[in-house]
Amino acid sequence: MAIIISHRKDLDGIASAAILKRALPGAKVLLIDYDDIREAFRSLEGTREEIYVADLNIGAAEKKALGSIEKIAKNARILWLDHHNWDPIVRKAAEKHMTLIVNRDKCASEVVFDFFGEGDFVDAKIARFARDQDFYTKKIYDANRISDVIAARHGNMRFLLSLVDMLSMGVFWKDEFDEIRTEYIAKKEKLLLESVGAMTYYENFAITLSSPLVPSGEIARETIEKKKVDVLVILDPRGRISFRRRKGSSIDLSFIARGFGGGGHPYAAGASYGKPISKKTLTSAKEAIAEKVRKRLAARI
Ligand SMILES: [Mn+2]
Repeated sequence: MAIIISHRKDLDGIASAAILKRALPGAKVLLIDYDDIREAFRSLEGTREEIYVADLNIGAAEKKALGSIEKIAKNARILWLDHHNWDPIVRKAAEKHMTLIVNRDKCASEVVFDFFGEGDFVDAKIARFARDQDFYTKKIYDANRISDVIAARHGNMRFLLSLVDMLSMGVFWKDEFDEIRTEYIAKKEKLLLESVGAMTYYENFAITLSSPLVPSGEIARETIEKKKVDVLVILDPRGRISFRRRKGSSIDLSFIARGFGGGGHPYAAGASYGKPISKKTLTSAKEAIAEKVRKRLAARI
């Protein structure tokens, strides 16, 4: 039984797992976030199953997972398909233990599709949906509404795994999702207003606290273009940091995120603050993060 590991946060991760599941129907699926990478690979030490990883990269904060990966690679093959901006040194170390394919012009689902999906129209549709969301085109209504239910149920692992199964069977919506989505949209609008209200503006960037229920892209749309900031930093209560930038900006957000031990894409990146952020600790967190962002912005080429 193969093991599929993919990113749990958005449609690209879920869709990557679905395409892999179509190719490997008996596989076990693990949906994880960056904070889980070390533990996930530690728990797989000693396995003899083939491991397929998608839509995740090993950043500075996850480097310690390389020790477990080295151990796993003694008994098992690892195929890692991704589209993030890998640090060259980490990448070289990882490549000793796995087959690693990274294509930054595609979403992860498309990279997986290139490997497993040829000639399969369901796989092609899954990959197309993921691209529409991951590159913020958001023109496909059915893809938009799946992203809404992923956000609505982001903490519910059983639900996310059932979405992987659903997509892998070529099903793209269920009637019962309508209610989940309606409820979610109302809640999201309210939370979106709150996070816009919690925004602090600095020279050319802004920082706010938000709920994981609100996609970072939506807060960005409400603030970046309207208030003319170049970079938006979105914190969430668990201590995740998301970076978004103004359209057409050349600032490499993955460079800024690396200053926090994170990584990602030039246009969207993430890192961890290392501890939860509450309304009480928000002011000090904002100050500490602003200082670092300022330095990174000044240091970039
Ligand atoms: Mn992705």
